[in-house]
Amino acid sequence: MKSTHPVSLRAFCFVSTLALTALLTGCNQPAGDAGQTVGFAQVGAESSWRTAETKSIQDEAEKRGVKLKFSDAQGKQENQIKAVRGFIAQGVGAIILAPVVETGWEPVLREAQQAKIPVVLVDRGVKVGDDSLYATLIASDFVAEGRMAAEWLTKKAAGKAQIIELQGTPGAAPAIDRKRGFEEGIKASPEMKIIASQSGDFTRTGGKQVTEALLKVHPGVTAVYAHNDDMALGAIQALEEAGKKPGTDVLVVSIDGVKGAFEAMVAGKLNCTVECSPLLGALAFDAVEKAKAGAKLEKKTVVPDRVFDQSNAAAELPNRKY
Ligand code: GYE
Repeated sequence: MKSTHPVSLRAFCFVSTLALTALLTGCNQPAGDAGQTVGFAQVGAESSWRTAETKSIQDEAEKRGVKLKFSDAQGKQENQIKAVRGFIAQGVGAIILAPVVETGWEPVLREAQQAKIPVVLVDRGVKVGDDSLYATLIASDFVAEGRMAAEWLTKKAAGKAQIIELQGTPGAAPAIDRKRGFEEGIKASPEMKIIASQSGDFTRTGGKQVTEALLKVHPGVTAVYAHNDDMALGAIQALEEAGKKPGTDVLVVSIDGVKGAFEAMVAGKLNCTVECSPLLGALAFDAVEKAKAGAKLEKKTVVPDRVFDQSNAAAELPNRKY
């Protein structure tokens, strides 16, 4: 059939039909939509720190208009590996991974690399032979945190303490490094002694149960060092139930700087917390954008931490964001 429209009008119709189709199909690029998506493979929700980190990443995705696929691995590496494989299969544009433990990541990271999907590590590091397997790591210096906790405690205890150590999840970077840093920090003081050290899995219940059990064997404890605030809060409960006064009879120090820790310091039950910021959303998405644009990133961005104790907790409490 012969068109009655003049050429310019026909061209206009053609172009606007194209534009409309593109609009309706999301630009009509097969991988386009998924490519704009970011997959976030999270450890779980074991601590208040962790839920604050999840929120920071989700809020930042929303702020930037990025579609986020979220996976909670419930503390299991195999679930995280499955989630990462799922993201690769869906053709996401990038993956943010908070690896539960340090080892065992090479195969799946290689699969992501082969699919040309950059992986940004947040908060915990991995041990891999080839560091081109991830774009960058954004995290605190956990060894330094452990050392700061040790230095604070050594000073407060005048170089003499019988310490119970509550470790984080076995094999997790912050558990390994916070232990090492603390041991380094007390090394020069022969009377600072770790009399027992066990994992409470970074949870409040874990911290409470382990402290309860250890108190029976070591009633002479004078200090508790917990790898995170949640375990310290659990230990405080256990100490109180055993008739001890946490914060006075038994000094309690931990790491993270969550609101609950500040409240416990104000109440005189926790002595010190070393901050470890979970507010990594903005840094993570900056890294995602750069990696997707093919820019070369620093292998590690260290997030700075501060030490808080009962002398400055009350003044700081209203400023806490997590
Ligand atoms: O300290 C702890 C959490 O990986 C730094 O994990 C993080 C740690 C944090 O469960 O509370």
